[in-house]
Amino acid sequence: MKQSLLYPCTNACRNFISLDGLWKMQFDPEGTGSEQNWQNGLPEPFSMPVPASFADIFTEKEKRDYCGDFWYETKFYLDDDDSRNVILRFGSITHRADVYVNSIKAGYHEGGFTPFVLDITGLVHFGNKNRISVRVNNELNETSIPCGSVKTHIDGHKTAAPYFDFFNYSGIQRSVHLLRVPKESIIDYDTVTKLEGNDAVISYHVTTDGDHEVIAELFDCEHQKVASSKGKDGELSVKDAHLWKVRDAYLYSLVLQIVDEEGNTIDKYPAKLGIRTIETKGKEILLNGKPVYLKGYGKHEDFEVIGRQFNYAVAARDFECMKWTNANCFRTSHYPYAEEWYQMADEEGFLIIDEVPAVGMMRSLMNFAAAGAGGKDTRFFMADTVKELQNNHRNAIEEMIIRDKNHPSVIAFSLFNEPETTYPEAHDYFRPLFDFARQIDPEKRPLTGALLVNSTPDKDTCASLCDIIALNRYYGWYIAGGPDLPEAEAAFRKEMDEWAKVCDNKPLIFTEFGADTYASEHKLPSVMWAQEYQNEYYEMNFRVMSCYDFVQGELVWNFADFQTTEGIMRVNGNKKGIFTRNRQPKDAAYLLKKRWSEK
Ligand code: BDP
Repeated sequence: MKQSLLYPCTNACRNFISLDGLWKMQFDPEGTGSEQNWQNGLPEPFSMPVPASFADIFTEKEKRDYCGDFWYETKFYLDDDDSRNVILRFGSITHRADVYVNSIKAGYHEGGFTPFVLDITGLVHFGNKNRISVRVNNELNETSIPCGSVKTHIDGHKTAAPYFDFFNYSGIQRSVHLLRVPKESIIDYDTVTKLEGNDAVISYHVTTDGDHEVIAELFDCEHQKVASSKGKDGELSVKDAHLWKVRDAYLYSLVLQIVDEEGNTIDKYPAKLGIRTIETKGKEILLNGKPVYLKGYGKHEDFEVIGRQFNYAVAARDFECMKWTNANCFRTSHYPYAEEWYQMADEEGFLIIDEVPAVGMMRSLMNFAAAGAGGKDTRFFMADTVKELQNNHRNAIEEMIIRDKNHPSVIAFSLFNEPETTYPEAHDYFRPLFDFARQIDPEKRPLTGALLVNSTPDKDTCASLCDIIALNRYYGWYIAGGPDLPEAEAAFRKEMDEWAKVCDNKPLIFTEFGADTYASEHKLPSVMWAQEYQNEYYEMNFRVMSCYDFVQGELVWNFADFQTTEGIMRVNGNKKGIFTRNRQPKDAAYLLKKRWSEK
């Protein structure tokens, strides 16, 4: 069967068991686990929760910062029903994994933020116990997405040297499912909505791995059938369609079935569907044909102890905090998040800019400071590694779009964060990736990418690829902070005047702007790092932005304080949060709440 990234579900045709729980784990610093056949059983394992980022569970520094190969192992019992295929699904393993089932290699996956599935029907013992072993590697290099390198220390141990500003959390960070799906099954589907007055026409396409007939049915919230159609391709016409709107979500249920000649159901997949359109026109972003201004945050999947693991309570708190500040949007900086985030955003009517993990595309261990604010470029896109990097980047885009394309919340895809874009090779690198994303997204959503400080209109080569121009800017922080705030404002206005010449027919949004702020610091008059300064910083930035009509959105950096690698630029992490790491508001949260209630 072909690979299917559909989210697991249970009904009369298909089901799953969760393999989440306490697994066994062992570090393999010498990289000799395979030679020693660790796939037959780990010699000296310890217990490790799955899913979780392993780092913050440990009390020893070498373990928290471990970089290299490491192994996981679990056992599960499988009943003797062999009428359906057995599919092993990992929500994500960071950054790459070799998977063995009962000692036999089942597959490999590169890329730490998207799911992958392996058909293990031929490898399992029905009516018996089975073992899954996984060799994981969390090293960064210049062909991996995200980019970085590895530092080997004087005593031989290795640590990650990311070219980006967040901790290199890794491991089996998302849920593991064992799916049972029919021999002939639904692999994927997509829909595209057209609005005609009060009505909607939804064209759909369903991929299966067989030849039987497909039926598509659409139900409203009261479980009333509002449309149906036969065929793998078809149209669903909805009279007086209830639209999915910002912070006012309405979700229909789309039920897809494969049926045999007698009308018996072979496979069934139920999904949520929001009827909405998204496009850019002139300087505006249009949702259902009406302009929408993006208000919200760049985020991270990041929390105490669990690292990047998804947790419903933390996510629910995040949505509550975002709603409390009257936000309507967030960017999944700097990688696709767990699928549950998108399901919750669909329900909440939140808009998502979905970002591929293309971050750290410049050769620097302090990209946010050394290369970023310094404005030097490192000729990153001229290296020999670029072909392989581009290939991994393309795969990451493909997996993100396949996985996320059916969420009404996803209004744009971001294909990069702060690469060097100041020379033609960068454009040559990105152009085919933008073409590819445009080709594979059935909805042809707007594409964007977050531009670094030195990607100014006179030097940048990639804004022309974007439907929405997106800027990360730190006037008043990395550039002219504290007493120099008036200079920052002048420089910011000067740059915006230049963008005004380019943006006569394109919307521009801010994907990052922010100031590190220590939650316990207050100072009158203000100093940098104190809460008073964070407010003054934002007031200045908003003053400038409101002068330019092509500015169509403001996503502040960051929703909450988050963990980074150690260094003199970071106080146990990045403190640009509007909320603390445990989700309590800093003063700036009240400023945003007021501003966004009026915008
Ligand atoms: C930008 C990066 C982001 C950093 C931020 C910062 O896109 O990942 O965390 O700056 O310095 O360069 O806070």
